[in-house]
Amino acid sequence: MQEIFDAIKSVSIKIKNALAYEDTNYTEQTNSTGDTQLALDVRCDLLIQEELSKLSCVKQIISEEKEKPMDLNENARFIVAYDPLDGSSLVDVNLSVGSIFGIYENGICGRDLVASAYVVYGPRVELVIATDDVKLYRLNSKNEFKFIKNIKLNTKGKHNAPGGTQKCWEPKHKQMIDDIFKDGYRLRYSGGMVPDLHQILLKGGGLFSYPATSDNKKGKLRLVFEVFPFAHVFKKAGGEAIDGKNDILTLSPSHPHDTSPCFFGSLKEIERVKKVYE
Ligand code: AFP
Repeated sequence: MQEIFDAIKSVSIKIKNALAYEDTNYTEQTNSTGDTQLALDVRCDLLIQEELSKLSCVKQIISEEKEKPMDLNENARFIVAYDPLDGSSLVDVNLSVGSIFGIYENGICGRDLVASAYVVYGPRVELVIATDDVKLYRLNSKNEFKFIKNIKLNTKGKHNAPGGTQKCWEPKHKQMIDDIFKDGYRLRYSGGMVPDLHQILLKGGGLFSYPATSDNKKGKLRLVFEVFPFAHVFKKAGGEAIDGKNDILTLSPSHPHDTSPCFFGSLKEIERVKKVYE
């Protein structure tokens, strides 16, 4: 497992440099969920593929930018699923983006997830690794990731990140979000799930939501690459992640690119969501 974390550390430095200097043009290609791919999406995907392909402990890799999984070592232990550049539509406006990794054993259901990690490419490059606990690392001037602290959520926060097309929200969801703001929560939504969730984790709590909407009946965010890894981080940090009713990590996708409504937060905020969605 440590080999995989070391591979994530080295490839994130290559991605940081690609983000800083390479062009942000769109390609003619689309990924399997119909998103037009940025040249950077494809580049970051290949950089991660190259790095993980060197590891004998990786059985298979599954990328958000590829239709099919890629088999590497038949008898190896881990499946690594990743979103190479989440929030790529924010690169050309110079907002923070990220990479997300889920490390699975024996399958790609929520219960198969054994560890997760994400990298934030912002003013600084930070890495968060969740195993039995959640650790924050920061890249220093010698290109080393230095341990900063363990991340722990409070039971209640003050930030609210409401995703999804608002005119397509269900009335009960709109009411819930309005009520949360009436209670004094601050709006913190960039359109990049990695920096948005990172802020809630580091600021001790709050709620990130991307519900089912009339234009995205199954939500937008992908279970295997985005939602399961962050659900694991939030749970290990003392929070929760649900699809409105169910614990996200009890879900089983029928396809690697399946999406799901999702709510990540500290306990008090998730309790509130459960009441509205019961
Ligand atoms: P892109 O990778 O296409 O920029 O999408 C980012 C994302 O997957 C996730 O990071 C955001 O939370 C969410 O989509 C933003 O979606 P909206 O644009 O519908 O708010």
